[in-house]
Amino acid sequence: MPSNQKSSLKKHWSSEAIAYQIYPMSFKDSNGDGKGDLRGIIEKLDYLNGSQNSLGINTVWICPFYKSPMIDFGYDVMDFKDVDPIFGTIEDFEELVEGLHQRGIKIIIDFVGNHTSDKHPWFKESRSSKSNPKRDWYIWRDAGPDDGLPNNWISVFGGPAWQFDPITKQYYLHSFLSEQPDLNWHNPELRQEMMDVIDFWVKKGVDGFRVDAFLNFVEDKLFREDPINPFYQKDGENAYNSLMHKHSLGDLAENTPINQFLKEVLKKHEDVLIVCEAYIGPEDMHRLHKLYNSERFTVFNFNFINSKIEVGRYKEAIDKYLTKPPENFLPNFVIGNHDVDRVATRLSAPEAKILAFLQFTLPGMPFIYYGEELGMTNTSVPREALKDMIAQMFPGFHPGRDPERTPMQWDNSKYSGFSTNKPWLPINQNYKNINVVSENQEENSTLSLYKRMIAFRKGSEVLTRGEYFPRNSASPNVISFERVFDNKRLLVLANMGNEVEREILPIDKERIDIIFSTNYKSHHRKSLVSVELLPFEGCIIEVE
Ligand code: TEU
Repeated sequence: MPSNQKSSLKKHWSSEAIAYQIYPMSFKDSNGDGKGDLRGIIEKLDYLNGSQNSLGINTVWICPFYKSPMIDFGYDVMDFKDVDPIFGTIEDFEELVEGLHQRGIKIIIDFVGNHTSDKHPWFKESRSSKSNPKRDWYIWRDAGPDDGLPNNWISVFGGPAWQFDPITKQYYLHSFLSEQPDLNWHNPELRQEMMDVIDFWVKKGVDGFRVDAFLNFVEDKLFREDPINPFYQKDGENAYNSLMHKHSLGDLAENTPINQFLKEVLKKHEDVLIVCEAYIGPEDMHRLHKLYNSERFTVFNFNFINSKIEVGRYKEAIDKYLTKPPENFLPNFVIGNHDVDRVATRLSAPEAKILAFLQFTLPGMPFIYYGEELGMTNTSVPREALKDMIAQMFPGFHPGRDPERTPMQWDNSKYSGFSTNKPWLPINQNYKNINVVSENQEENSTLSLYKRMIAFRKGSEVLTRGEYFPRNSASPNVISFERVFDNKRLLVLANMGNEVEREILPIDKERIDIIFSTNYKSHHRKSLVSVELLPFEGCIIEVE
């Protein structure tokens, strides 16, 4: 059995980080306009950490709060260095950072550098004439031969990725909405300006950046056509999937301008963490990690963001990701975000909890999407109340992302304690039971379980720093592994199924100590050398 694994020692704060994603429009409204804001987050700091009843997280990622026309709810930025009046002021942001840091919470913000809003002054200049100095900051092409489009590239949200602009009679590229023109990262002046943006926020105390749409930053310089995807099923699939994005997405391991830029950010700002958003598999994640070779760099691990639990596939994904890791590897596990159905809706409530248990017992940063800790589910939003453009672009096919973005459920008062006025999106009808106040009072609630899991992880060097060793288990429904640090060994068992499972433990001891269980009634029990796991129960056993 491996002894002290010094290689797993990590000193940067990210090695102990437990991150919480806040979608600011939906977290807490402080001024009664029905939309969340920065002062709202300030009001709720004690909920996050630093007081007796806190959740206990130590890192937040706050989604965009920059000046924006809000076509993509903040992912269409008009000014990278200012706060949108909906969310407050730059002074509010400074106060927020101070409050977070006082409570030992690091702050990660979005770096939305692939595109701007079409209302951004840079784009206004760029589109004004072919000779404008900012023309090359965006991607402009002449019309192509047949339908006029420069090539066959498709935008992530469906439809051509090119928009004709009558002013100069050329097309501009937009990987997302046509209101989100792509920036040209080959342009050195643009990169310089973006470095200023990073410096600006680091100066304000920001500890890390989540790089939005990382793979979209750099396209093929020759603008070659994307090949057809032979597996595409026309009905019920986004047209984006009809092509393989060989040329419209950047090459992962290449020394592209964005990779050079991010490496420079890491070098310049010695404590800053970078988290890249890219939907890729374990091998590709490793390639990227190797390229950066830094414990301050990670790529979101979205391998748990699936429609249903397939234990075999999960085991494989975990093992591929964690065994033979690249040097200075900082892993992470994500089970939900503002772009996908909430985990308790995608799966069932007990499945969501056992997945969270894995997040807190595996190595790497867990990311909690606000409300996940309550078991919040998707909200069905009536057609007339839908806000997300995707829902409007694919009526009847894609419900958009509003259902997973509805307001945080704080208590059982009108508007769930989120606002004093009608919120921008409807509150889920289950808020009378699923809310912070009620769940704080129940030992058996999802919130109480999250608090126990977070506290346990924070108190366990083995879980935060230990090596990972996969283990075979008798049942195909049980995921099992060991964590080892400094001659201490923990065995983790997670029953991913809805039947009782018996695990016989290959341990030379008469009795073993179960030091944690997701089952609130039995979180500390002694047992013989076999363990009975209840449906969807996860437990941690002290081996040495
Ligand atoms: O998302 C990028 C991305 O890949 C997503 O578009 C995803 O495929 C899509 O939302 C399907 O549900 C980032 C942000 O997370 C997203 O909210 C933004 O809309 C997008 O970039 C554009 O900035």
